[in-house]
Formats: sequence, C-alpha cells, structure tokens
Amino acid sequence: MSAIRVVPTTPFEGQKPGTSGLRKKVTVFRTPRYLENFVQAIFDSVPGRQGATMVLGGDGRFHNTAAIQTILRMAAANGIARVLVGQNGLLSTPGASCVIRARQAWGGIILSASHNPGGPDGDFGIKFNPSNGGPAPERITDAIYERTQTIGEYCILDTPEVDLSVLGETDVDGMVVEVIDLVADYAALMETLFDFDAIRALFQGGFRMCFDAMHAVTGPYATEILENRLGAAKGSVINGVPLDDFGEGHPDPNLVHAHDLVAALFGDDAPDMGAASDGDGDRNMILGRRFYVTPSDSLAVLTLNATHAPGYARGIAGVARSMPTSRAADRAAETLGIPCFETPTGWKFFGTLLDAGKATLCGEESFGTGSDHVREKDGLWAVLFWLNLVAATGKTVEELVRDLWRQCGRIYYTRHDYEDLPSGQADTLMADLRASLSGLFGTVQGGRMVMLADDFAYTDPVDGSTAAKQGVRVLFEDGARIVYRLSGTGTAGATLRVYIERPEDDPARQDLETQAALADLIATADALAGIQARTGRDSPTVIT
Ligand code: G16
Repeated sequence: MSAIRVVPTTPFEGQKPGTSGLRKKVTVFRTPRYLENFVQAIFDSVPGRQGATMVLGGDGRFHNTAAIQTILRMAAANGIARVLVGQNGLLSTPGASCVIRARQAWGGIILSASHNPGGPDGDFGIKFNPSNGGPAPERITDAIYERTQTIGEYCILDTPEVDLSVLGETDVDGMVVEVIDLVADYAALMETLFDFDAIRALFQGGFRMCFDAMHAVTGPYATEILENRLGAAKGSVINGVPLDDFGEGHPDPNLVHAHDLVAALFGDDAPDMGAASDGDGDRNMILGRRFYVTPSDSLAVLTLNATHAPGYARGIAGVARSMPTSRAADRAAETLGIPCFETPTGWKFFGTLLDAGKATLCGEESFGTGSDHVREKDGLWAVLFWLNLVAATGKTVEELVRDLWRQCGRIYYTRHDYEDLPSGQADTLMADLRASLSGLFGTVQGGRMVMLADDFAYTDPVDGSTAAKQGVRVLFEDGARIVYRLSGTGTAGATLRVYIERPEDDPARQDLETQAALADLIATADALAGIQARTGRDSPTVIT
C-alpha cells in the first residue's frame, strides 16, 4: 500500500461552478493544485463517498486523460471503492448520467467544457453529478464552492498511471478501477426507448442521413448505434474520431459551427436528414433536407408526436422548457392537455420535475433536448427520436415541423449573441435594463404594447427552492417576446444573449426568412437595451 499524501494547499479564487460546472482555460486547470483543490472540495462536500462507486470520464478534450489520472489517485486516497471509467477516458455527458443510474453509483465526475473549443489553449471543465445522474443542484454546487474557499489540504496517492485503453479491472491500492465500454449501457437504454426495427427498415429502404460528431465524444456512440446497430450506410457519421482539439473546430452544433453538415444538407443530392452533437454529446441540431429545425420547434414536435416512440407510447406527463426557449412547446402541451413548466436556464432545474414525474420531456433553445431516461440533455437520444418519428409516420423532417406549425402556429425565433464583451460593460447594460423595467409596462415600444417586463424569478414547484435574476423578459400584447441574459458558460469576458420571438398563426405568413420576420423586434431589442450604442458592436457575434 502506498501512503496517502496529505498535501497542503491554499484556496484559488473563482472556483464557482457556472450554468454547468466549473469552466476555465486549460492553462488555468494546469496550474498546480487547481484541479486537486476542486476535486477535494467535491469529496469533502458530498456525503457518502467512503466505499462508494463513482463514474469518471470526459469529452476527450486536451488535458482529459491527465486529469483522469489525478482524479483516480485522489479517489483512492479519499476512500472510493470502485471507479467506472469510460474506455480511453471518454464518456459523453448523457452516457455518464446513464452509467451513474444503471450502476447505482454515488455520483460521477465529468470532464467537459461542452461546446467550447479545446486544445492546449482552449477550455476545460469539470462537473459533478450526484446519484440521480443529473447536474448537481445549487445546494451542492454552493457547498463545493464554499469548500474551495477554505480548503487547506488535499489527499492523493503516488500510484502508477492506469491503462485506460484496455477494458477490465485494475487495482489501485485497494480501489478498483473498471475501464468500461462507453457505449454499451447507453445503447441498451436507447433500444428500450425507440423502435430500432422500424429505423433499421427506414435505412434499408434507402433513407440517408449525415451525423456530424464534430470530432467530439459522440463519434463512437453514433458509429456503433447508427451504423453498426441500425444499418445506416457507412460514412453516415462524419468527423467521428474524437480529437483533443476537436480538429481545431468549435464543437457546437449550430448553423455556424457545423459547417460540414450544413454544406451536405443544403448542397446538391442532400441526404434526408442531418444532425450534429457537441463536445460532450448532450446537445443536438436537427436538419431536414435544406431545412433547419429550431431547438424550440424540435421540443414541440417531439412533444406532439411522443407516443410514436415505444418508450413514450403511454403518453407523457408534462413538458418543461427553459425560460428563453420559445413557447412552441407550451402550445404543443396545450394541444395535448398536459402541463408545460418554465424553468431558468440550466439543465439542473429540470431535475426535480423529472424525478417527481411531472415532466417527461425537457428542452432548451441552446440545442438541448432530453427526457426522464437520464438526467442530462441527450444529443443522440434526440436524433434517434426524430428517426423514430420519420420511420413511424412516413413523413419527412420538414413535414413534421410543418404539421406543428399547422396545428399550433409558427413561432419565429432567433438568438443574438454578443460574445467577449468587457464584463463591466455587460453588467452595467443588464443593471440599467433591470432598472428600466418598472417603467415599461403599458408603454408602446417599436409599435407594440408592453404587457409584462420583469426579471425572471423561479420557485421550484417540487422542492420550493428559488432562483432570482434569471433573465430580463419583455412580453408584448401580440405575444412577441424579448429576453436578455448573460451566459453562464463562457470563459472570456461576458456574453450577452438576446432571445427574440413572435408567433405567426397565419399559414400564409409562415414562410418568411426568420431574421426578416423578426426585423422590427430585433430593432426594438437593441433600442430597449442600447446594445449597439453601449458596446460599439454593429452586429451580433453569432446568430442562431
Ligand atoms: C449548459 C447548460 C444548459 C444551458 C447552456 C447555455 O449547456 O447545461 O442548460 O442552456 O449551458 O447556458 P448559457 O446560456 O448560460 O451559456 P452545456 O451544453 O454547455 O452544458
């Protein structure tokens, strides 16, 4: 047995988990003791680790395996009995959630900065998911953060590196490290939810798809499930080999960053369906042939048609969406006569609703969709759901969306991001906007009467916990809405997100180009917050 080394340390500032874990530059995480402090704070703050099973893996970005070796040595020194690690240190975020639940683990540590770029100069991240497999609720992240502020030592062993490439068990000073097949548990779960026979028949009939794994973690999952098990043509999965810098790309599945996929789906001889996932596999984008499905519409289509998938054949209890997500899901839920919950941004807020059986499907405008099958959003799950719907209805992706618009109206929706603003400037913009809210009610802005202007506050209907200052929203008489909030996932400066939407119930007017359809509201959004005047930017960094 090697002796446990108790290493003196001092706190680092700013180890506060954001929307989804602690995200910083790789260079920050490589600072001696930085990772160790945070991991020890997790072990110190979450009860029950002694003799427990823990899940560990990441999205394969630069520093992933080095961090895993450190965490294994610390887990052994802190009394963990067994660690399940994905082969080569890989586990997607929904994959990890699935393993935590399937193996009844104490919790899991996931190494990911999601859709943020990787490589030595890119971003890195770490998050803890407790035994329900979901993101830690705020009481746990607050406890971890508090601990990071007073930490004085961490425990570690000086053991050799564990070979993560070979499946099987290794003993690390009495703790078992089990290297697991990363896809097996997850694929088995998907087979219980979706009609694999019908999807197989679809591909046999010549249906063609393109899935862009963006050189991130879903490559192995998509290749095994789509090509090997469901019979999609070889080559349907592109950029399928995980790389530690994501091939110098930005693994964010949107129209800007998934350029290979967009070129294929909007080019000549386009496949029938396209999809992409992000760095850690929890986000998704769905495309039909020359047709983009907004994440908000995707949630609404899945809601309306859920019973076509065997796992949801008995109907769904309810649906939940984050506040800035469009209200298409509300309309779908109303059609079905089920409740629709509105939560703050952050998948963690869906956890109580899923655990209590109040919501079955959840979704966010930020390309996240999921259900109660795990406690994270799940990119490949959404892709399989869409494939199941196409197979079951015989309709194309575009026809399924047009059905939604016919039944529930169309909601034109866009998000404008202003990235890397000076933090002070962004904070002042939001503060001034908040200060102006009380005077907005009843005024006419850009030709529309303001019906509500507030800073979204949330009380969880299950456990009563509250969250304030979750984004400024301005609602107009005609159902249009503008939402402003600062991103909680960036690592450089501040990102202002502006979400703009309006419903269009007239079928004759549902085919406009989105930016054109929203042009007047976009101008109102700028005028209300003074974005261009304050930032000097004449256009957003990214439009989705
Ligand atoms: C995370 C959260 C999501 C959230 C998204 C965007 O996603 O899990 O719930 O919607 O961030 O957050 P923000 O607007 O604060 O940047 P991911 O995929 O980065 O883990």
